[in-house]
Amino acid sequence: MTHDEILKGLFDNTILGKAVLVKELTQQGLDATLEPTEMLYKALLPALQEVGRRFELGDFFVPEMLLSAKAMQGALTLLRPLLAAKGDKSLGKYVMGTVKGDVHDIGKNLCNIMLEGAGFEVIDLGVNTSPEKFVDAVQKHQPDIVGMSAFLTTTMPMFKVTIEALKKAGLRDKVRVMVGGAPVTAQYAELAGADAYCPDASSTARKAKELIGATGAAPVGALADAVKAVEQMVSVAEPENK
Ligand code: B12
Repeated sequence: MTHDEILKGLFDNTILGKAVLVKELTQQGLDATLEPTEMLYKALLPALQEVGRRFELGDFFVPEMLLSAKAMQGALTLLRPLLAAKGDKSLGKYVMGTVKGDVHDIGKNLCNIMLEGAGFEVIDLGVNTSPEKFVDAVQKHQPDIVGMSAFLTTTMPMFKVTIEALKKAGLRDKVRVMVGGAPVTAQYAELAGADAYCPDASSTARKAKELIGATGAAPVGALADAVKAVEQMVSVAEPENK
């Protein structure tokens, strides 16, 4: 199989939610020395965008979205170790979670991979994370940054609610707050009281370093490739039909 055939197979079969095939193709891609970032940004993410488009048109329903997400997650289990350089996680602590009422976690997980690759220790609170759980985690782990992910217009208000809970607990001044997710904008982030918004995983890692004053070191290895790939693929990874 050529690289293009593998990428096309990954795209088509992620849309169809064929998890076993997608994992096999991902392994074939790796065996054929396809870059993990190429598989991610040229096939897997565009496939999810297409699934979202079909859902919006009424051609796909929740079960189809779920199958595609599962297929993508299977591929990510193979790609993750290659995307996140396993090094010293000493740059700072990052508590990350998807907000209450929201179960979308692929975007959050990609951010986690990039943050780990950039040198952060990531404490992942998972999905459907209540403000109380964020507050407890900040108290317990004393992170430098808290990240909140939301993929629904109906759950985005949880940013503000969670930030208010941090204020009430006297913790807001002790952490930087970053927010993101498909429907989120920089303007919305500001209104919610966050310190920063990022549209994708590579800029999240860059911004996180900036927020803690660690702007000097450039990403290396797989992470640098990932950053480059994201920049090249912006037009594919972010179509208007989110
Ligand atoms: C897969 C999927 C699902 C899966 C999620 C599985 C999973 N484990 O995540 C399932 C099937 C469960 C699902 C359910 C629903 N979904 Co859905 N889903 C999607 C889909 C197709 C892909 C989402 C995704 O993972 N994208 C890939 C990632 C990588 O996206 P990304 O935005 O590029 O991510 C980057 C940034 O957002 C940023 N980022 C993300 N998090 C963070 C956090 C921080 C701190 C920072 C700085 C940055 C950051 O970095 C990421 C990486 O580069 C989208 C369509 C779309 N176009 O997004 C719909 C979509 C998000 N879903 C939608 C809807 C409506 C639903 C349901 C309400 C459907 C229903 N009727 O039940 C439910 C809600 C369930 C719930 N309570 O959460 C709508 C949301 C509309 C809206 N604006 O509110 C969308 C947009 C589909 C559509 N076009 O209508 N969904």
